[in-house]
Amino acid sequence: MIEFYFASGNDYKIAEAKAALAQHRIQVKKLEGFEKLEIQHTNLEEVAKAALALIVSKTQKLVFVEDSGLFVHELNGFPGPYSSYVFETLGVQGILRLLNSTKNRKAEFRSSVCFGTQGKILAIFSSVTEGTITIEAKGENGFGFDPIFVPMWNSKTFGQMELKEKTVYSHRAKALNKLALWYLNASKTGKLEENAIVVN
Ligand code: ITT
Repeated sequence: MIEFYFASGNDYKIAEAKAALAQHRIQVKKLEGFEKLEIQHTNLEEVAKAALALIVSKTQKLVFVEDSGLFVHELNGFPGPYSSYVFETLGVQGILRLLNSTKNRKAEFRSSVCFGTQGKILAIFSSVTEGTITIEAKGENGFGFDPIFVPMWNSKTFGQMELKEKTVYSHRAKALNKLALWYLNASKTGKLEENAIVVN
């Protein structure tokens, strides 16, 4: 069985990654004992790359990081790359308050996954899930902004979905599916290092 190590301190993200990659017969384990660097940048791919660069230089394992955020259209993409901080400070109620008097409730979750091993970044994939922000928080499942985000063509928030159902729609699962398909193909055809970036 192929094993990928996920460098994340967020157990919900790890559970989602396990569910998404299990479909490709890839097992996900939490990478222990690392310090995740979070640079400030408006582009999630750059944030993920910088974080992985520090980690791949210290491991022989197949490892990835994932950076994500909620981009609210009416707020010009806020909180975007600052989602984690804004969740801790303003919370879901803060976002609802900011949208109090607006009709445009469109938003999207974005995810960037950066993958590598042994001092090399091998690949990076990004995905988006579009949706809307609810008027009030609904559902107890998931984490972060899940209770206020309804993915397009749905009536339930992520917070009202079981993990398996969220995995069908989630930005993270989509980016990880791309990673799995690339990895399975590239390892078969000997092209894993085709676009490698050496970081040490
Ligand atoms: P690691 O960096 O340790 O992996 P983190 O939670 O800090 O964990 P991010 O830096 O990528 O991860 O922060 C993304 C934030 O965006 C996260 O804390 C949530 O507030 C929000 N977010 C991202 N994906 C989400 C999702 O699927 N559901 C709800 N909120 C999400």
